[in-house]
Amino acid sequence: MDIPDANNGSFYKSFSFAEMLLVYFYWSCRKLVIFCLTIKYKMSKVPRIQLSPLQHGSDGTDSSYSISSVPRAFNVPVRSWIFLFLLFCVISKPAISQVSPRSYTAYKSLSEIKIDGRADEASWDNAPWSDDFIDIEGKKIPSYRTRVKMLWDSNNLYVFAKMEEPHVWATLKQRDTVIFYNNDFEIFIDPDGDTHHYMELEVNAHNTVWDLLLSKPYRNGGLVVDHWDFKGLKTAVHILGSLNDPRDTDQGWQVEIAIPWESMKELYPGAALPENSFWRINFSRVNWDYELDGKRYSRKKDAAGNFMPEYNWVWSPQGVINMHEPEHWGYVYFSDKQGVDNIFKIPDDETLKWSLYQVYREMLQSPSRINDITGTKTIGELEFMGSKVNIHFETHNAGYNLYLNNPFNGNKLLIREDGKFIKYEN
Ligand SMILES: [Ca+2]
Ligand SMILES: [Ca+2]
Ligand SMILES: [Ca+2]
Repeated sequence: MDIPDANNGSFYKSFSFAEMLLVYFYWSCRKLVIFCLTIKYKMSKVPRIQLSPLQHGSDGTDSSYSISSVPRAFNVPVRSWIFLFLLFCVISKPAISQVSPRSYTAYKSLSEIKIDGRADEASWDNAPWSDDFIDIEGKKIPSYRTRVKMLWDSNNLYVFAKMEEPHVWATLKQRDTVIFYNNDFEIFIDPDGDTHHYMELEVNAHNTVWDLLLSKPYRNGGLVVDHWDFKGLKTAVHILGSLNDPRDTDQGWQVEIAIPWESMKELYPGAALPENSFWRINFSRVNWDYELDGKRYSRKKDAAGNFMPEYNWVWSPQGVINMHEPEHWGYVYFSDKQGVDNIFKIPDDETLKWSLYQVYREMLQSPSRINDITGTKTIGELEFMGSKVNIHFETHNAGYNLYLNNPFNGNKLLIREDGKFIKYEN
């Protein structure tokens, strides 16, 4: 097929009136999408990022990237079916903007919590349910409902999870094995929110636990310490139905957990209770399609004998199928009040931090784009609450830093090359 030359005067003659009408319709829709997204940014306070070109390809082409969710302009294609396809893409494309992580206010427990898998205590009655879990990418509603509650006192962080499940089953009984090969409930905790040195807990319906410590996320080459334990941990499971019995249909299962603050103190600078402050926490539930071998449940396999992929249902959506991007985890605020409305508001520093991590993840995916940068360079800017915020990239002997300054409080927010977040208070 001959491709019309856009510089040739016959180019436009190759389109029918209907095709030109489609072009007009496309551009009209595009303007509408851009308008709506702009309004959304202004309303949501989520910064809008524009990055400068970092370098140019050897052929002179611009190899910069953009994180803006506004669809990019493109050259007019040559046939109307392409226009139709692009029109479909523009209309159906979801916004890539950073979604605000979820938050929860945990109140102090009024009474002793007995770890038995049941939320019979009056304190649990007064604790609000979290939002329902959502599929890990934040798009789909899970097949079965999951919710959690949290409480705290001077000794422990308490978590209660309720999971709908028509077939409660579990096989693993050895501590510190890979519990997510069964259906499980998981907790991820990063006390200081630097994305390094965080804890993970998994428990199945046998009440078998895998607790571990990670030095960094896997994307940064983190080490996994399975032999680390939550010292003094208490967990209990209550089955709403029967365990490992395929003859009936179950309602689900519940997990009640007490994690001693003492077991986490080395991971929290100052080692004080997080009273009236927040930690970064997320919850996940791994669920598998099952098959039966006689009476025995197991993960379902496809025709080729491979395990079917699992479902990952989470509290705060990750945006990707990866729990190990701690910057997406939720905010749990530990209030010293009881039974009052949620007064916690996510600080502006955190909002700016999301955008900085968005840029950081892009850099990890395209490392060649920053290879030639030396010294310090301003690589882009944010539009945040009516102010421009420059994003800086600086190199040093041991790698690079990415940083910005909050124009409202002067704090410097920095991500090291290995992903660790550091805040320098003004
Ligand atoms: Ca209980
Ligand atoms: Ca940490
Ligand atoms: Ca362990």
